[in-house]
Amino acid sequence: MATAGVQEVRVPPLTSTSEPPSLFDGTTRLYISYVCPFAQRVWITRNYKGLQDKIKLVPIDLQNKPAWYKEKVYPESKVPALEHNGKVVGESIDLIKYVDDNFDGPSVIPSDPAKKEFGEQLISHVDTFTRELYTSLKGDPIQQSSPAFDYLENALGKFDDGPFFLGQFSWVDIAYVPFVERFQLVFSEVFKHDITEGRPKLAAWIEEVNKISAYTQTRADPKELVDIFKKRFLAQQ
Ligand SMILES: N[C@@H](CCC(=O)N[C@@H](CS)C(=O)NCC(=O)O)C(=O)O
Repeated sequence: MATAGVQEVRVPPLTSTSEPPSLFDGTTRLYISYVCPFAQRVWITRNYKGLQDKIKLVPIDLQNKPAWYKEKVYPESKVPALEHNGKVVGESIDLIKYVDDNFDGPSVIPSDPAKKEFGEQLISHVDTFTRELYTSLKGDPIQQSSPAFDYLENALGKFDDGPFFLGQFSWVDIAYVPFVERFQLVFSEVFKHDITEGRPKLAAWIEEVNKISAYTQTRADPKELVDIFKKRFLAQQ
């Protein structure tokens, strides 16, 4: 069995000229893009549960997508999508749960009622969090993003039995980390601002999450991420 510590070789993404895999042949496939934060959530979940041999990664080139992806795999034509048991399931947060419920490995959703409830609260906030950050890029980024990062700092104070949002590593960390990865980088590189300044819990969380190889294996090339942000969200920089 593959373990979380083994570095997986990244195969090249499939493009418009690539043949489809032999779909619905019983293989479980996770369709991702190496730079998509939503897909990254499910990729981390798969790694954390040690499912590298059970769920095959299929990277797609979103800039040059194969037509068969929309036609035969996922009509929404987005990543992530999971091909499993003759059907295709999408939506990253639903997929974290789906993979947790339907596969072996350590659970990413704690059963303790207080942690379960707080976890659901944080998960229901994640789209607001990301919207606030992307919106901040159009104004005064440092000032306008501050409440979003303060929310994390505050939330990290709730449980003291570990450095993660619910104490132990969970789906909450998985849902937030791809976006913190991107915004920490962009704020540092583009705006010369450290998002952990005055936020010691966030600093400790970032340090700890970077010790989890299920996550570090999914990190995108920083230069590629900054380029994507410059092109798509920071046209004026
Ligand atoms: N709400 C979806 C969002 C997924 C999403 O927007 N994925 C983007 C890439 S990051 C995508 O596939 N976009 C279609 C495209 O680029 O063609 C989720 O959480 O899974």
